[in-house]
Amino acid sequence: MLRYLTAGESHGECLTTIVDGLPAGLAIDEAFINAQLARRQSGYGRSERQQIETDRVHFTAGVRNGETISGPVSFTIKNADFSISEKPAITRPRPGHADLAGVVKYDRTDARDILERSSARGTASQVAAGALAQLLLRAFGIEVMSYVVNIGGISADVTGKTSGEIEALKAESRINCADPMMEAEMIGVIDKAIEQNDTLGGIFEVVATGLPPGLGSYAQYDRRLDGRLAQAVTSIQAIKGVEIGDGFKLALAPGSAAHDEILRDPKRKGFKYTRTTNHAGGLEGGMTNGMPLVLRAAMKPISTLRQPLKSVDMQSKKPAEAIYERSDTTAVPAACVVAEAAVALALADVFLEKFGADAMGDIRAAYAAYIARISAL
Ligand code: EPS
Repeated sequence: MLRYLTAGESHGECLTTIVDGLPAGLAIDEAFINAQLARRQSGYGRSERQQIETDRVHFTAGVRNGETISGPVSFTIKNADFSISEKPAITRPRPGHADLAGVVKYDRTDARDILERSSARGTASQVAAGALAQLLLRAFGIEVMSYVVNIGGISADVTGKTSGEIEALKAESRINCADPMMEAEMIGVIDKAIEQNDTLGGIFEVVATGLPPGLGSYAQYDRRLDGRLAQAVTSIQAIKGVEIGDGFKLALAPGSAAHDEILRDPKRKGFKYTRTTNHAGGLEGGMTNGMPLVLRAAMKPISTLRQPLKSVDMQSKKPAEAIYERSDTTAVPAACVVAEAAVALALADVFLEKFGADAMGDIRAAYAAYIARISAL
């Protein structure tokens, strides 16, 4: 239903995005989209590149008088650091980056041709596309949020905190973290990594609330929402692992402790069936089950290191140090925001599959009819 294509290089003129499949009549809140772009640029431990850029979306099609009108939506985001043709050639690939496999695959001698497109700069497009999906979901009371739970081995604890409390704590945070005490320690390890010319990875969580049960399907492998979410999140640069709900911990627990027992609460508004636990992270059989969706992802440390790792100069074929120009020390707080967008796009896709995708009014009617039916169960 909902798909998007992006084009653009890290130091090219601009990033270009086409989002196809949004219903007509969706109100476009440009301030929200730009705020999401600013969140992606923020976070302690990022490089000077983020001081050069002020990402803003510029709509070029599909939007009129502040709402979608039926055609594909397209937009650009300008690169202030537009310097692609002046950049020197790169022949010493970085371990952990796309450089080596990219020059081999595409028959290039300059790894610049690879890194310009493989760079996480492209995630700006994804965040703006995801913000459009978030606007659609919000119209139906579905919110997608994210927060950091680990940087460089230091863990935060958000157990027992409501999503409102998490949002309030995050608003004060420099690293998208909802545990002020552990945030101070995380900033400490980031400072140490800066001093030691190193980089850090981490873990973050994405949570979606307000989801009706029955989004996604078990009927075909490519309609299963867990698979679609895993694809969406693992395709983000530097993400090496995803788990849904208790994920890997579930493999170690007996069945009696691993599943979420079903109860019916007649006083509940809407769908009356609920659970006391959420080990499944809101997904069963490839579908939402009415509980919040909880997903966790692991990000490896940024692979551009100020103290370069060993590599080979592909021109001389001799051992050499990998290229270093500029790099984030950590981008885990930013990756959170990108994953939020990726999850929102996957959720908006299954939402439109279930309730129709042409016009907001028709979708509202279909959604209301579904909620009325399942509320009586
Ligand atoms: C990024 C822009 C890039 C990098 C970083 C993320 O800018 P530049 O290459 O000019 O320094 O800071 O890219 C990567 C992490 C990567 O792996 O390529 C951004 O806007 O997020």
